[in-house]
Amino acid sequence: MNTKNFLYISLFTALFATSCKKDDAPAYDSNVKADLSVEFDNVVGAADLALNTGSYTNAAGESFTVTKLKYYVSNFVLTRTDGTVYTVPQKDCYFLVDESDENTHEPLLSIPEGEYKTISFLVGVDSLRSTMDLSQRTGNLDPAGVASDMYWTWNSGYIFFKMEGTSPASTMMGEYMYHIGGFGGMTSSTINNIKKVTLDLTARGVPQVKSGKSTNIHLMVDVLKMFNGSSNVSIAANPMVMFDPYSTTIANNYSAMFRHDHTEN
Ligand SMILES: [Cu+2]
Repeated sequence: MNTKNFLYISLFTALFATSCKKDDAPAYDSNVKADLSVEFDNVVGAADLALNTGSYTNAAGESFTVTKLKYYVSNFVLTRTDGTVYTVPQKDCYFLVDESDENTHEPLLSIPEGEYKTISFLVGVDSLRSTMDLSQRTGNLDPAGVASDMYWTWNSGYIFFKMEGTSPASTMMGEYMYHIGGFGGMTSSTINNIKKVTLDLTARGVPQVKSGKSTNIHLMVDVLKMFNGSSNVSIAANPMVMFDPYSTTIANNYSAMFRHDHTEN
């Protein structure tokens, strides 16, 4: 077709698309709260994560399995497409994603109706909450309950990220374990592994949060990035990392494991 016709058609299509969009956009009431779930879909590279049975290979060429994967996500903040920010009330905002328990994979937030362009959260537990009285650390943060496996009593600190498995490369009876924490508040150490993750939602589907419907932000969490990052982690060199300066390398790597895949509106 000639250029003129092409321009007309393009213009028409653009107008049609715009008007369609306007018609479809629901009216939002920012005084009304609605559900938004955030799905943490754990994968290893291109493969789904299969606990115990899946075998994977890291950038150091070491094969490994994953027998345990747990991490805290907390302090969710969402930015609307108009730039205004909503901070989810902190006390409702601590979640422990446990690969072995499907009920933990989709934390549910209650946020004002609207469209949101970014989501951010901490991987871990903020220092303020970590040092609060036990009465303020219930539910997912209860060291005698859900958090019993994610807590160091000797420094009143949470383990933010825990990954364990087997690998022939390990010199530690064929096993590896990474227990990463550190909120920067200990007197004997200033290790701070609290990581803030911010994800753009515009490229893969802006969530349209509206009461009466459920909206889901589907994130892919690639645990292979824990090994393969700005500094590659070798199981042979570091089969066990806990409260140790090297933990910062692992935390830096895993802070890059989250990406927005799609949104179910
Ligand atoms: Cu999905």
